[in-house]
Parts: sequence; C-alpha cells; structure tokens
Amino acid sequence: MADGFTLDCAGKTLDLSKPRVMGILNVTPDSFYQQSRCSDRWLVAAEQMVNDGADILDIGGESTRPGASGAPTQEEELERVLLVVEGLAARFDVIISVDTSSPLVISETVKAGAGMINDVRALQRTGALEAAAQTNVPVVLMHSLVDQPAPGFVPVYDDVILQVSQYLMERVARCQEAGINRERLILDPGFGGGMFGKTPTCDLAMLRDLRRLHQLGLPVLAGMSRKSFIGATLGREAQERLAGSLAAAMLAAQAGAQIIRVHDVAETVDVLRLMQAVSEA
Ligand code: 7PM
Repeated sequence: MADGFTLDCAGKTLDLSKPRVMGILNVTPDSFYQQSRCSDRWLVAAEQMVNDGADILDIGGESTRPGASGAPTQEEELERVLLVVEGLAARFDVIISVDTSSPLVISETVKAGAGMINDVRALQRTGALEAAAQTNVPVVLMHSLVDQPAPGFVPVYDDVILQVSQYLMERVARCQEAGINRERLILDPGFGGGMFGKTPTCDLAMLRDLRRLHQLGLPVLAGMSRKSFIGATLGREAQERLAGSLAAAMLAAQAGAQIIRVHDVAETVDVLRLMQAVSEA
C-alpha cells in the first residue's frame, strides 16, 4: 500500500510510512482484559507503554462489551477520561487518542490536548459529526453494527471486507459533507463480536483480505489484540492470547495496516521492528 501518509495530531506528527502501535489504556471499571483495568494506575500504565515504544495511547472511558455495566452518560464518560487526557498531555510527548462516540467527549478532550478521535460508531451518534468537524484532529472510523445486536444474532456477510468497505465509504462521504477533510480519516474494519458484528470466521476472512480495505486510499487501523477470534481459533483464554495477537499484528502490518491497536505494546513493537528490518534489508 502507498505509504507517505502523515497526519497532524494536534501539533504532533504521525508518520505512517511504517507501522505504528496504539496502546490501549482503559479507564473503565469493566474492561474484559484485566491488565487494562487501570483506572487508578493509568499513569504508571501509560508511562510503561510510552517507554515500550507506543506511538499513540488510546484512552477509553466507555466499555463496548455486550451488556457491560450499562453505558455511562456523556458526563460520566467525560469525567473518567478528561483527567487522564490532561495528565498525559502534560507529561508525555505521545499522541493521545480518545475512544469515544460522544460529541461532548470529542469536543472537551480535544480542547484538553487529545490528538486523535477513535470512534467505534464512525461518528453516527447525533452531534458527533459536527463535534468532530469543529476539531482538527484525525478520526478513526470503525465499522460496527451501531446497535447492540439481540442475543443469538449471527451476522452474515457475502464478502465481509467489501461490505465493511462500502459502509466506511459511506461514512467517509458523510464526514466530508460535514466538513471533515478526508485527509484526516483513518479506516478500521472493526474486528470482534457483539456490536462490532463479526463472527470469528468473519474476523479471519477480514484479516486475510485486509489489503483490500486500502482501495479507499486512506490509512488503516487494525484492533485484534486478545479478541475472541484468536481465542476461538487457538482455544485460549484472554490472558493466553499474546502469541496469537502478535501473529495477527504481523499479518495486519504485512497487509499494509499502518496502526495496530494492542494491549501488549513492548512485544508488538518488537514484532513490527523485526518486520521493518526485514523489509529494509
Ligand atoms: C469489550 C469488548 C472490551 C470489546 C473491549 C472491546 C477496537 C476499538 C475496541 C477496535 C478501534 C477491545 C474492544 N476495539 N477501537 N475499541 N478498533 N478503532 O477489544 O478494534 O479493545 S474495544
């Protein structure tokens, strides 16, 4: 895939000519992977990820887990993430991304120093397009079902990457109409079940065909870290999915994904550095 994408993340430059690592920093009380429950320890966790070579830290204050604890209000979500964004922006030179669908959280965290918005609902919430348009930071548009599927719902796709691409193309058009320059959009096929709407088989097919998502000509982010398709394929619990996650990260980077979203920053950075060294040999 053509490289040469350079994004301006609130004054910090993100050069996507080689794969970059986004570290997951959850400030929710209910993250499915225990190690990222760091509401109180976020500063230590963030510093570790920065030292481990993370290019971006993704701060999440709303769990997307099906049925988890009930969605927080915009004010509760803002309260969870704002202190963290302010604290990190003051201390580290890393790009701060906020995993949110809420217009209030978009506006306020960007004012506080966030350099990227990561929305698993691709700015579909009322007011989110307008809030993002008022900022100047890159936006990750992820494919999902938007509504939480009913229990037992099984998603069916003829060609999952094609259908995901069509959805994202439509969201890119809506963004442009709202005044969000295409040059600040990043695409993500949304690996995983629940509201992300993929079965393990879909996830494997998306990873195999990920290169096709580049046909829209925008940078691609892949978030597969410790997700259930890795568990389903290998028969591993969440804590035992590191090797599978690293393999997935390498395959995604090999398919041209420019940003890999992970729990295990140090290990992923090593994998991508080795890959990069081979390609430059
Ligand atoms: C429960 C279910 C807890 C799902 C956490 C998750 C992505 C994301 C998430 C992704 C982008 C997780 C997910 N996943 N943002 N936020 N892409 N852009 O496993 O794949 O981290 S939350």
